Amino acid sequence: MITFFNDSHQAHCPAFEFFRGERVACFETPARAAHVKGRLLERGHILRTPAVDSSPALARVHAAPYLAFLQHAWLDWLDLAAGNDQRQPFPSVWPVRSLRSDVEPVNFIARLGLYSMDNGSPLSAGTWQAAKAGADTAASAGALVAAGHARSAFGCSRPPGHHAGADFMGGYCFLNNAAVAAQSLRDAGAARVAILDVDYHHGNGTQSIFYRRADVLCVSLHGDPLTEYPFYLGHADEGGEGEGEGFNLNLPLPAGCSSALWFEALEQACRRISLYRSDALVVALGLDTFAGDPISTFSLLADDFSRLGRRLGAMGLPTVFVLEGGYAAASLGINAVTVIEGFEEA
Ligand code: SP5
Ligand code: ZN
Repeated sequence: MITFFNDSHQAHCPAFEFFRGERVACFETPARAAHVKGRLLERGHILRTPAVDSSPALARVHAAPYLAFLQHAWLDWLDLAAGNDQRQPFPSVWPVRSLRSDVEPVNFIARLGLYSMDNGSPLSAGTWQAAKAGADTAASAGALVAAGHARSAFGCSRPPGHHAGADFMGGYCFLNNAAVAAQSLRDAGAARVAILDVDYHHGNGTQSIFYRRADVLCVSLHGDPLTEYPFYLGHADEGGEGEGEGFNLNLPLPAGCSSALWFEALEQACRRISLYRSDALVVALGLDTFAGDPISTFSLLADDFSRLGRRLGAMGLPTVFVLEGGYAAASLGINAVTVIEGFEEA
């Protein structure tokens, strides 16, 4: 499968994140994408440098003030205090219920809180450059498939994107790559696009971006938010609003659930997508459903990833894959490429 890959993903390389109040090594690392690249090359897939600028799609799925904040965040952080180039910014205050989020403060940490859903998405010097390059891989894959030059393409995006909403970052995500791919397909003429999110975590950002739209169907299977991140969205009763009513489907699954149950939910997801008669499919390909994932509790194995790929291939739709989570870095390349090759086999 033609894959869009940009080595500048490496520019996003924070030194640590927090877990239970302690600094721990980041789960979301440059090594993840390096393993995917290595496996793709090993298996003879074609890697291309993205040549499509995601800016038009980004402007449609993200709010302009958020994009401006993210683009300048590192320099603003450096301006705040001498020595900040050796420190990482984290939000410490958020505009929760009863506080105002319609006035952007001047204070940098206050702005960071306004534009963040958690303190789990550390910024580093090259975060904007990497996230933008990642969005370009999604836009390039979308453009290739939209033009009919290939039935499928893979945007090997890093950092991931599905927790990022129109105006906030979160869950290691800054720019919503799946939304960029879907919007690119729409802008190139696809009337209806379905997004299937198979990451372990609910794609809250993607859902919220398209929640009031009928032209992009969002379907997600994920760990039940009652116990799993992102906790505050992803329940089964979230069906869309206004024109988007009926165009969002969440299939939460109990933590620790079997692969058999996961594939039953996948069948439901595929049935909904078939009914929608979309012109194209975007797969938010998180691989943290893997049995060996260090932060998740599902138990998919290599054969399951092959079966997933074959089931997606059997949908018969023009398809864009974008990479989301998956933190067993050494297995990530094998697992991602297993899905891709299952798809091609079908
Ligand atoms: C894109 C994506 O998969 N983002 C996931 C964000 C998860 N953020 C919360 C991480 C909490 C880590 N908890 C470790 C539990 C170890 N038992
Ligand atoms: Zn995830």
